[in-house]
Amino acid sequence: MKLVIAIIQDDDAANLVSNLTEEGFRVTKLASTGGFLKAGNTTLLIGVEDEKLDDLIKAVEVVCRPREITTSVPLMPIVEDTYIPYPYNIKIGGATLFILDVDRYERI
Ligand code: 2BA
Repeated sequence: MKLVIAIIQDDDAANLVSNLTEEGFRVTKLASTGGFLKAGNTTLLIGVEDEKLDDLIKAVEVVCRPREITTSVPLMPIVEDTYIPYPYNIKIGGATLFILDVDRYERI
């Protein structure tokens, strides 16, 4: 069994959770915040049997799309009096997945 930790954009969360649930996956949805943008995103915890892992990844690919946004978050540390906000574009990934082996899974 694997535990998939999926960090996705808030805009994709409702669709992905409902698709996964319909497909029989069990999902826990957490509100999270990206360290760089300091903006909300969504983290899903999904316990999945090894043979269903590829189906899960496909389901994420169908819903989660990369998006480009404009931000003024500084790329370098701010030194007092020297920071001038400068808008630039970054591409936020459709999803960031961490896939971990599960030693033991119990539902009580
Ligand atoms: P954030 O940390 O808010 O990052 C949002 C987007 O900002 C990133 O998209 C990336 O395009 C950019 N970015 C992040 N750190 C940067 C840096 N030091 N310099 C320049 N640009 C930077 P993604 O890479 O698709 O990440 C989306 C969200 O996924 C992240 O939100 C974070 O919450 C999570 N994430 C991504 N990689 C992670 C990792 N290795 N560990 C933990 N969380 C991660």
